[in-house]
Amino acid sequence: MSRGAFITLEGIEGAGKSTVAQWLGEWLGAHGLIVRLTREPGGTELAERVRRIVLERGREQVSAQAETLLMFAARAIHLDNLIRPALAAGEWVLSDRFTDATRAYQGGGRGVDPQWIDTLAAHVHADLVPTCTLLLDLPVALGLQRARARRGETDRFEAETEAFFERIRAAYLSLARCEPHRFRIIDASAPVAAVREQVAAALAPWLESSRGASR
Ligand code: Z5A
Repeated sequence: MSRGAFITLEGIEGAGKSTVAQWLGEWLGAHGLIVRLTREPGGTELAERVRRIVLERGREQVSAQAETLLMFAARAIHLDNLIRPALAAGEWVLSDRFTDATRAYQGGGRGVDPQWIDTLAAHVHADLVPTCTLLLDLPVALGLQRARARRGETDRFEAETEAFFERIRAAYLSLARCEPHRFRIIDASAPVAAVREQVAAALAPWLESSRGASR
């Protein structure tokens, strides 16, 4: 059985994560890997229901603390029902966002205590850290321009200010600096083909070791 890997995609809104995830799933599949494409918040039926609750612009106030707990509630469901079983079966799990999004959005963006986020992460998935995190980095103005060109109704995050997304970008870059062995920073302002090349190069070592394990 080939060894699975847990790849996460991160970045601000409009960075191109969904675009990369779609292509990457096919590219890894063409290399003979079984790939599970998923996202956060969400990924399973129940976690997708939590996603709707956390993204909708309802009348009640949702504090940054409540938002953080909802993210981890969805994550715990996602881990139990999809991520851990898929990894145990030797699959590659490709997740559009994971705990670094909580660190960047709720921590960096909303000012939630980073130690509290780390404590929650330790309780929910002390056993599991992504194999590799691809941080799609680009200027906030470009990300928002791309997202707005495509947008329908705005959710609670999309309605935020440019300053909010600047804090998130800075938080992501700081996380990447703290864990350079796990993060790969991708220049997401480049054209799609160039982004794909960077992603393929970043994942080449893990692809090779997964192949080695199945030989
Ligand atoms: N959130 C949180 O706060 N805390 C958490 O712990 C988690 C999440 C897990 C989820 O919404 C929200 O939840 C998210 C953070 C928060 N909110 N925000 N902002 P989501 O998953 O629906 O939103 P998103 O992650 O920001 O997705 P997005 O806006 O769809 O961005 P994307 O997936 O990175 O981009 P895309 O859809 O691939 O591309 C956007 C457009 O740009 C599209 O028209 C593409 O065709 C185009 N594109 C993509 N790449 C390129 C290149 N290279 N060149 C030119 N054009 C491109």
